[in-house]
Amino acid sequence: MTEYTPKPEHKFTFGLWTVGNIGRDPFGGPVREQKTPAELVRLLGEVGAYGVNFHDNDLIPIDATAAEAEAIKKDFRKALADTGVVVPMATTNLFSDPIFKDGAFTSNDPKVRAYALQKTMNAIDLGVEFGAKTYVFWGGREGTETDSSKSAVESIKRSREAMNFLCEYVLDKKYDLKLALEAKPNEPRGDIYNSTTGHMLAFIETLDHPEMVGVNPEVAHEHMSGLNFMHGVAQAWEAGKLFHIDLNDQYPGRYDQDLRFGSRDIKAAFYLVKFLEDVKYNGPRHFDAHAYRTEDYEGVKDFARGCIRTYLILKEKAAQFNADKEVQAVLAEINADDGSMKQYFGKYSAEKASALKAQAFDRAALGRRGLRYERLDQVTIDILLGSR
Ligand code: GLT
Ligand code: MN
Ligand code: MN
Repeated sequence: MTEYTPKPEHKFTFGLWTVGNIGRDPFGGPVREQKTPAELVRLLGEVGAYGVNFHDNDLIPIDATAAEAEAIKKDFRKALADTGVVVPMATTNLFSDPIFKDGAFTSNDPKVRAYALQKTMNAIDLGVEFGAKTYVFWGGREGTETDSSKSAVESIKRSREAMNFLCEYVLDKKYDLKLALEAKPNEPRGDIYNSTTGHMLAFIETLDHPEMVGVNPEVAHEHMSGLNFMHGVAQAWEAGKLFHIDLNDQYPGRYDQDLRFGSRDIKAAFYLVKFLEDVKYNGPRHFDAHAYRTEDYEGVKDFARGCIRTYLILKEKAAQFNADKEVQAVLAEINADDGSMKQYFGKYSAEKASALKAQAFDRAALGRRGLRYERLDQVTIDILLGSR
């Protein structure tokens, strides 16, 4: 029986805000006491996590004095050294403070936009100080409730200007840092700009330094819109833009649930893990989720261990799927190729086009062919349910 023990090479990470979530929701206050960043690092060490990520204000409260900031950093650094937990990613909180109620980089107020840039530069410095190699941008407040309030075109232009400025800042400081944009369709705003990973991929190509910027897709955020998450991840991967990933789970059409990874849609989680493992994605596997509000800190550890365990089980299932003789046979049959069409593919030429136009096809026979996907899917289900 496999142990499902996390190893450093799996790169399982958690944000301070995930295991540090105190269970506040719109209808009720905290149910768990606040732990310090250092305490949370120790908790992560206990469950076998490789890394910890943070927003500037998860680590240093927004109004902390310089002396308080130094004391917190010292404790945090010690906890990292004691546990061996590393900091692969950092990000900025551009959504909690009232100043950001109408957005940060897309605010109509130039003072708010300038403050957002200042706060982000400081937060980048803080992340780099702790070794972060990826910097995430989640524009939770970059949107509207009423489109009478802001220009959607101007907002995209403002977002571009901010990203261009911050790329130059990273270059100017000679930081070894990649930027990763995280999309979400709504919540906390009624609607958020650049609402899916696909929107982000298109936006990135319009930047001055597209090579520095990729995406950080999150399961829940794409599932909220009813999208196939793995397809978005695959598109990002194929474009060389999968810089980071946020793993959790989510029922479509609901508020952002941030459920334990794989706890809702096992099949979608399976295809995702299989994809990441098949292509040998070697970035962090960041669990951006939190424990149910019913839990104490023992339950938070159950939650964190559960995310890791489910990933490793699914990784094992993916290897089983790939090695399955019947799966291989069906896939070979589906992908059979006698080479006769090769002449028509690839680069266009006028000769190819006229030869292809003259080619006869047995359309009825091709349309009659059964593809055995029912069987293939049932084998997948059997593997997932452990009966194979
Ligand atoms: C927030 C959000 C996440 C983002 C985090 C990074 S913060 O919890 O719901 O999806 O990844 O800003
Ligand atoms: Mn996220
Ligand atoms: Mn989320």
